[in-house]
Amino acid sequence: MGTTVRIIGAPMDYGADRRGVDMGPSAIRYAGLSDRLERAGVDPVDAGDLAIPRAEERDPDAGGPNRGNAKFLQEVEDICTRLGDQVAETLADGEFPLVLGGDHSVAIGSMHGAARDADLGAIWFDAHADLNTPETSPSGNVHGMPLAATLGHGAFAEMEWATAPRVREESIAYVGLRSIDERERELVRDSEMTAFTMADIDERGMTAVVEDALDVATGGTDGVHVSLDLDWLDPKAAPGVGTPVRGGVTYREAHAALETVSERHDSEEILRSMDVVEVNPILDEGNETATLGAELTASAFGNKIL
Ligand code: EXY
Ligand code: MN
Ligand code: MN
Ligand code: MN
Repeated sequence: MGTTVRIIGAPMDYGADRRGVDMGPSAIRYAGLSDRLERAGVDPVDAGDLAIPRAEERDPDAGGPNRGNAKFLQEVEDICTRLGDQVAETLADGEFPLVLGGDHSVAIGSMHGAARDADLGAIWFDAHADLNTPETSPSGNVHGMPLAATLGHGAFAEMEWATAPRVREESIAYVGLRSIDERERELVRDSEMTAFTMADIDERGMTAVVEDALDVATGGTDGVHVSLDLDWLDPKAAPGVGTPVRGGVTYREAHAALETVSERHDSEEILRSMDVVEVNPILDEGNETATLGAELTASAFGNKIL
């Protein structure tokens, strides 16, 4: 029996400054996600979108000042709790959860659900480290914090959504890192996480780097979460993101990366969950970034040329 991929839309933009990322799920669907997944040999079913109130109707400071510098933290927590339940339910039903963001804070929910009954490794395809906490964040935007939340750093230690110990530092690999705050740099250096920067990709090539990242994320875990932040790509290939960083991954390198994931999955069934985040249709050109998100997701499931 083939894999059923349950598409869960999380049109949330509380975690980012730039409005528009809440339209990501529609844009990725419109870019032919389901057809592309079918061609990749899996069966997509669309569970629709989580109901998420517009940011204008909510209080960014809800939860109180003791929660530090993290805008809409209460809202993000509520939604990620609901999302985590849906992801866990999807896995319990024997289906594969594919979460469409939304800003990157949705990954807190995806991982919260995917790690509920399993030790989870993660590959973080991103320009950024996403390791800030409400105490260290320069922006107050929760989309710069999802890994810190998952690991239970700082103020996140008291929150229900910390997924540690089922997601451990030594099972997390960054691929394509190139924009990091000073505090995050220290944390990554002192942690047991593995970081492959753009320089590693330049030097060794994408396929070799992703093979190593897969070894990290599969070692001692029950499965891998792939978090695909579209700002991982160079802004020339993916202009529709809120926090673009020059010097990113090319179109072809990105496909090679996800194809490498798919090959490992073919032989070892390593994939457990995935999210595709940070697509902002307002900033995009001709739905190019959303299309790339859909294409790369299909590549992760084995969209082979022959
Ligand atoms: N490190 C910066 C911050 O925390 O504000 C920028 C984070 C951007 C996060 C994007 C989604 O990956
Ligand atoms: Mn990110
Ligand atoms: Mn990013
Ligand atoms: Mn928990």
